[in-house]
Amino acid sequence: MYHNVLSEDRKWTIRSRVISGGTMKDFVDLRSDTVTHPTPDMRKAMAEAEVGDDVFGEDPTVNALQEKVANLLGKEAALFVPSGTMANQLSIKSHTQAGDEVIIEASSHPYNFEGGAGAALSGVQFQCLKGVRGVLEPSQVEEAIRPNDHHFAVTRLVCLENTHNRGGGSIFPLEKMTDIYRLAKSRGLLLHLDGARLWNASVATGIKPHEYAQSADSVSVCLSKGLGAPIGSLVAGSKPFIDRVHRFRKMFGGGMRQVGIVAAAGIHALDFHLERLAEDHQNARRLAVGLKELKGVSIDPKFVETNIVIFDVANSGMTASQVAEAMKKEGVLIHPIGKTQIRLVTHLDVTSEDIEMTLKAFRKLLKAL
Ligand code: TLP
Repeated sequence: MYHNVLSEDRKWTIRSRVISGGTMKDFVDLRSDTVTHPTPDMRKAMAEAEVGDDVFGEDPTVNALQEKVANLLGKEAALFVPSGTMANQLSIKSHTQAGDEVIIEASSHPYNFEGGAGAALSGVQFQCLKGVRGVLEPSQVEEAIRPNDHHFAVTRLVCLENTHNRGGGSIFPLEKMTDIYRLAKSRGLLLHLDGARLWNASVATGIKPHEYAQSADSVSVCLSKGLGAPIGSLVAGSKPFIDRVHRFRKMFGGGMRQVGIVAAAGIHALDFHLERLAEDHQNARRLAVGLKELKGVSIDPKFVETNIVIFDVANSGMTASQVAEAMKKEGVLIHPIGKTQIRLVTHLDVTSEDIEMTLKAFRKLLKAL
């Protein structure tokens, strides 16, 4: 059960306060679901958290969170890490050795938005396959597996992303994931799932996180996106795998001390903010349907499956950056992700009134058809 976080928080602050024209202003912030503020109840849970030194494994709140997430994902163990990027990169590092090849979708997060870490920290090369809104076909993966020949890199790992960020929050269908996992197993490969927003996929489909996780050797999940915690991600997998991840977390400097104070926010988020993701999905759909009515906007609302809305403004005569600048003047922050592409993300701090206000601002700018 979730309580109505939004109406409680309204009395407090849920706006992003950023500098605009030299002064601090409040905005409806649709740039990402990473911008959420911890709620008063979450802050209380953090303040009251029992803590210990987690590098010694002695933080009871971290241990409780790890156990909770391992159970949710149906895995033997889970490890708390500072970020989704570290969760993915520790997984890649733990599954591979330098010179190995990782099959991954071309617009995926680990390949595009993690600072080249796969090459720098694990010495792997990526073979990128073009998916449809981030979703790969099992046959594509099969064709990409290198033959056992000394000329080639050793194909070791397949990485999938669910939901897929640049795919527009698209859901990787469970059957396809299962087919790819079966293929990976039959060819001796490992599979890592970037599940930063697996919670969104689960709430949208009713498929439990552990059902998705069954088709992966390792899963990374984030607490600091739709779930609204300020910090934190976890990697889940078998005990020997997590032991390896733990060693590399130390090596990468990701071991934290009395971090139960942060883990408590994650536990609170899982207890109270999971089911409400459905509201974010509804708000995203409303945005997509409203945007479709506007001149110069290209979007198909049927592809908006969760909390991410990606659309094109090529026919508006404006660039994405110009649209973003104009929307900022109207009190709305949005994220240009290409010359004419814009991404909007709904989250805990965005109400249905904010969506109507955003659409009104877009209408003013782009004029209805
Ligand atoms: N994504 C962020 C940006 O980095 C683009 C965002 O605003 O969406 N996997 C996926 C699928 C992600 O979307 C992200 C963050 C991460 C991993 C990395 O998480 P963090 O930011 O915690 O390192």
